[in-house]
Parts: sequence; structure tokens; C-alpha cells
Amino acid sequence: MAVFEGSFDRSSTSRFAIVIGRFNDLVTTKLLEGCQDCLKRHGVNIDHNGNQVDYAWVPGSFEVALVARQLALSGQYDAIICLGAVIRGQTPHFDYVAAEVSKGIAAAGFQTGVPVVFGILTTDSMQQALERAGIKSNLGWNYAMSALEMASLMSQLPKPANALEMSGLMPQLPKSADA
Ligand code: INI
Repeated sequence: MAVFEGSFDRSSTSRFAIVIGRFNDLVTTKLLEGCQDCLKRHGVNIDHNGNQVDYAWVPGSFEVALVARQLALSGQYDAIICLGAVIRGQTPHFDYVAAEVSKGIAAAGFQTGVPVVFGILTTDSMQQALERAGIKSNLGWNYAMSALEMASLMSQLPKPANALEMSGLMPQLPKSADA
């Protein structure tokens, strides 16, 4: 039998997409910097014009999953990293955005079979967000590590016997009563 485990030594051949929410960009640009620093130090060419990382900017976290899913469906990436910052305000808006982005990102990975990293900060204040985006630590780094590890791990796993079925993309036909 086998033990499957991601490694960090095939980074120079993997391809990544990073989806970044502009909302709270004081935070998300810092997350992106942390993410890029990690990828670069693991041998990934992070250049916009290079062949390893593509970048997609979206208005806010709510839009992140849709774009991540489309990028994943292209088949061009080994992992997608989603970056955003949802910060609690005076209204229930936070709950709606946070709930949808987390469900959407999980669905994007599950439906496509491509690892989609949940790099969305959900905090009670801007202070808490900034602390996690560079003041104390930068979780952007951790999100990049997850992408590197998952890209490597997924490449080692046995391929689904029926790729379409396993991706959840095949339309489910109603079963006839006597089937
Ligand atoms: N988007 C965020 O990324 N973070 C937030 O904190 C946020 N709040 O609180 O409103 C937010 N809203 C915008 C949302 O993501 C969409 O871009 C917008 O609703 C348009 O669909």
C-alpha cells in the first residue's frame, strides 16, 4: 500500500492562479505579497509575464469562487489560491459574504478536482486582519504553502476511474423507477 504526501520540490514545474479580491485591498495586497514571497522562495517564477503564475483581480470576496472555478476548469493550473478579506461591520453583510465565499471555494475545488486554497481572512476588525497580513505574521505565506503541498499531493494520487463523474460535473440523469 502507499502513503501519499505532498512535497515542495517540484515547484518549478507547477502552474498556479491567484484570485485576489480588491475589497479591503490594504489587506489583500499584503496577503498577495506574502503568497508571492513563499512561491518565489520555493522556486516558482511569480512574474506576471512568466509561465507559472497567473493573477485574476475581482471586486470582492463574493466573486472569488466563480473566477477560481472557471480558472480551475481550464485545466491549466495545478492549484488555485484565493485571497480576500471579509471584515465584520455593523450589519449582517459579513455573514452573507463569508458564508458564500467559503461554500463557493469548497465547491470549486470539489467540482473540478483542482485544489482551491481558502485564503480568505474572516475577522472582526481591520486590526485583526492586518495582524494576519503582515503585522504579526502573513497568512499569505501559509496559503501558498498549502497550494504547493496540494499541487504535489494531487499529482501523486491515483486518477479517478471516470474523471467526469468524479468531478461532479456530469449531469445526473433521473433514474427510472425500474432501473
Ligand atoms: N467583500 C470583501 O471581500 N470583504 C468584505 O468585508 C466585504 N463587505 O464587508 O462588504 C465585501 N463586500 C463586497 C462583496 O464581496 C462583493 O464584491 C459585492 O457585494 C458585489 O458582488
